[in-house]
Amino acid sequence: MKLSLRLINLLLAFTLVVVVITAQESRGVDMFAGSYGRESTVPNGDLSLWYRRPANVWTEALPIGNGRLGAMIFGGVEGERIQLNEDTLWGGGPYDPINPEALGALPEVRRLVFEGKYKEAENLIQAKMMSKPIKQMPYQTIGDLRLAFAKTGEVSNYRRDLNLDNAISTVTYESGGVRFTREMFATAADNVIVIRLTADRKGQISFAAAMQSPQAGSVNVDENTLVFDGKNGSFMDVPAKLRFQTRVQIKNEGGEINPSCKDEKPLFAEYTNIRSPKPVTESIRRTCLSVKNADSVTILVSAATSYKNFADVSGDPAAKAKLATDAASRKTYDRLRSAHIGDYQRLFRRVAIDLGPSSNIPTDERVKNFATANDPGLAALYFQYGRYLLIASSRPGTQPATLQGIWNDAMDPPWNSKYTININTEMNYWPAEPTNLSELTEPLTALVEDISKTGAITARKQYGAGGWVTHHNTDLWRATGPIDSAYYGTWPTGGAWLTTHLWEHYEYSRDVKYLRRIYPLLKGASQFFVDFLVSDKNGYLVTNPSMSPENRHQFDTSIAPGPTMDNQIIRDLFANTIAAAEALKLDHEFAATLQAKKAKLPPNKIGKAGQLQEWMEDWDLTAKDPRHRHVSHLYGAFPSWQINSIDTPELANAVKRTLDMRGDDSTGWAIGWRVNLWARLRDAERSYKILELLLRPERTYPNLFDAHPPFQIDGNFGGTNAIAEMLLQNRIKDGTVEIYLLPALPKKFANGSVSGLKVRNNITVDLAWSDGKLMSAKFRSPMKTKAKVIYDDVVKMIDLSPNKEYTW
Ligand code: FUC
Repeated sequence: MKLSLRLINLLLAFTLVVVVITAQESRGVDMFAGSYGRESTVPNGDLSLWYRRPANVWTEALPIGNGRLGAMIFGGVEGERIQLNEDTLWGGGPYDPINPEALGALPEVRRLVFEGKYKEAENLIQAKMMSKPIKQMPYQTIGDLRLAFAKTGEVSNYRRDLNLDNAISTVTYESGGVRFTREMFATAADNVIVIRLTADRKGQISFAAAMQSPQAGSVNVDENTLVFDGKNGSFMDVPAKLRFQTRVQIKNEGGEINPSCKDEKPLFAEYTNIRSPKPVTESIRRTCLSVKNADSVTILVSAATSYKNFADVSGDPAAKAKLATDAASRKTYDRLRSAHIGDYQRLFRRVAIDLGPSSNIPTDERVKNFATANDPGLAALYFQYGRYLLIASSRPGTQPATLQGIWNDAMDPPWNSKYTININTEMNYWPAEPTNLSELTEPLTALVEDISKTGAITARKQYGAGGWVTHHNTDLWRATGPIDSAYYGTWPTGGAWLTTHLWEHYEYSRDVKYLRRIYPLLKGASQFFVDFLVSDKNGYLVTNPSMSPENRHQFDTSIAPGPTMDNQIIRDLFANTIAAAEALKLDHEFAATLQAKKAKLPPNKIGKAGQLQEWMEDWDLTAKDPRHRHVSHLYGAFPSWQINSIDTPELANAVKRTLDMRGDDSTGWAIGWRVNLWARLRDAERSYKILELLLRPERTYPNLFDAHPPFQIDGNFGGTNAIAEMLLQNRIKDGTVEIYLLPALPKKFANGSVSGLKVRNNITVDLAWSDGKLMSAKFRSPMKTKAKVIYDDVVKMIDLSPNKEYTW
């Protein structure tokens, strides 16, 4: 019923758009800028990002992706730029970053740390313990597809949009009395990017297509296909070992296609990204396909690299890329389109959300107005955009979402667009379970499987320890050593944090087969700390060397023993491993060891300002940057439940004090973390106020990408999860799932509903509220389970059995 109403609405909206467009008057136009037409209308209610002019810069372009292939669409009228990514095209090749001097330096480093000579310890780590090379490999672009359209006169009624409900981006405009439409999507069903060019009169489509890339390579024409054969870039002296192929197959209906074209400017526009300004080579410049007077055209784009896994680059990119376009080209456009929509909506439509009214203006203007307008619909759009971005950048069998998801136009992007695991990669996956996209965590599990292998070598060679370890970053090649500098990289707890996501996936799914798969990973991560933890002078078991990411304490370094965050993460890791061993009836002795060690971890402490101490010593007031963006030690309050207002109210107050001291405003992901923390601490209005800081132009680009700045996607995912966290929270307490309804509902979201959110034990929850009060709550689970449901001061135990819905 809901679905068909939505369809009718869509049809009505579409008819309205056509009518309004026909009634518009024409206007003049620049090539890449300007506003085309006075009144573009909302294309699809609350679920579209839309604009009245093409993108000038990358952070205005619209992202599409199928988990493996990504594209940024600029939507130019005379020149279309489609910037492409394939998720295994990174710099370098398999490499071994272990520093053979590290293990020898460890005892001295530990001695210096325990003697309080932290700066000396940092210097020694820098000299002897850092990875070689000292940086990891970057994620890289495969280049652009460029289209140059024939000039047709003045342009009017221009609109471009990204419809989150079907994951299709559309560009449409009128010129010379003809309405042109471009539909573009990246389909996981057929493993290609599809571009469909149509016009409302026959014989109107004429354009030239070419490829350009900052990567080394050459383009050839194979009948109606442009074929780019390339090689990735080397980085930090790690030789480039990947080959790749990108194919652009052009199928015209009517008209003709020729393997030549003039040197048209829009085909070879300069790279806007100055970090990778390689000139277009002449051979590329001369290789084009041009289409004249077609009725419609379908363009299929595929790409593949020779990457098989982190140690094997012997794949055949040409065969893989050709397989995809060959198979897709045997299908009609309509079939590709409906398969794409079916595949995408299976994931996306699990959750519907309504937070109140939506403003009817272009998306970038909504961001500018958010703090002053009554537009809670923008928060709902931002929430669904985060789900869209995860579906587009992380599918089973693909690489996990990087610092930029899968969208990157550079050879050496900010922070190499890799996996920073001292907050960023974790934040990417915060919304996966609660917003009902559980299977999209599969790439993260696969990555942890990989780093448990490379990290076992690092554990042994770097620290003489068993199990496995990863520091604050990893990359396509699964490097696990300390990088960047001793100040940033001396943090052995990154892999442990990632394992909490695996455990959480088990708690949400209760999939015992999955638990068997991940148990060795949890055990290995725990084993490392069993071997690595050392006793300090007070008898606590602490990490040494380590640091509280990336904060400088009074001794002018980050290096410290047993920082609070480490203790919290290791406490969770040990608890999860013990619970997993119990569930699988395995390893009693090992579990007992972990239990004993866990009891000796330093406790959370409250310092003299009433704050939660970031370090074992009360250094918070003398730290060099009192408003530092990282709030590492608040891990205990979010995402972990170790500190919360119900069981540990004093510590929860200390967390609040710390948050006050740090301040609400920061960079993208750091704001995202603060919104989640205040929601978990049940301060709805504070949480909302910080959400407003995220949803402003300084922190949200016109295409709704999060600004770190520059673009970093973690803030999008953090923001998405924060909105879920305002509406619903859950944890396992004493073996039972506790579900908190509307725990931090801000006044601005006073009327609304959400359906399809998930809590642990595979329970799906629908909520509706009005005037800030819960109206109804529905629960269902495919398994037999109990739950404790809490709304304000009402507590109910409910019994769920398969396929029966419980209504509050
Ligand atoms: C962490 C942060 C930086 C940035 C980088 C990718 O190191 O401190 O701000 O987000 O990750």
